[in-house]
Amino acid sequence: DLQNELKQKAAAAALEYVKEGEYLGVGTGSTVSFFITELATSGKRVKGCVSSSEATTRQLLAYGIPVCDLNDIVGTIPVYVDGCDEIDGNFCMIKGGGGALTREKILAEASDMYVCIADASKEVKQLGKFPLPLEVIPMAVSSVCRAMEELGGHPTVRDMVTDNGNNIVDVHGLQIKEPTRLEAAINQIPGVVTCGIFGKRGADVLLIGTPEGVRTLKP
Ligand code: DER
Repeated sequence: DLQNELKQKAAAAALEYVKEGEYLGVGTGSTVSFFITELATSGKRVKGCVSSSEATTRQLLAYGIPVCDLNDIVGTIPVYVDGCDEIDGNFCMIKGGGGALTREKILAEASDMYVCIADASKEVKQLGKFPLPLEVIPMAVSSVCRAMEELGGHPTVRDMVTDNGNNIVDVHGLQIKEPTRLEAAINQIPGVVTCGIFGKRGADVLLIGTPEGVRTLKP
């Protein structure tokens, strides 16, 4: 359908940022899945991919693309390609819709350039319409939910376990006026492993698939 076509356009445009013979960080989600297929069929050779989830690893290996561990890499990863659930005018994002936010945030932090690929529906004026995902240590789910209610949110517990064996709490109804401040505050709550606000470390390049082509935006 149209949204998938737009995701595919953005994914194909990300190929030009891939450096041959270098390491590449790869995120999670349907837009990234299109990117992996484009990478595989492009014949571009990377030194190795660092993956953000079991699902991404499976797709990379199925194409015969080498996968390596972040700990095997000395220094930073030149490029990280990933999607988002929402992105605002300052390139702050909400991520975690795919449940891989912890490893995505680790890879984003370890990368020099985060290339975000998305369709136009992800662009928002203010973050928060998409429920904010948090990765939470199982024993702390109730206490984190209470803390989020005190912040005015309406938390729900996702029926899944992450690749790290934790739970995901999705917080509905937050008015996120200052993403980086809220990210820091939520990071303080005991039991929160990762907050799905990517504010301190947002995207560096945004590729938006549109019916007319791909829009490239930089902060
Ligand atoms: O989980 C994430 O943060 C992913 O980037 C994901 O939510 C983006 O989803 P999509 O590419 O399937 O729209």
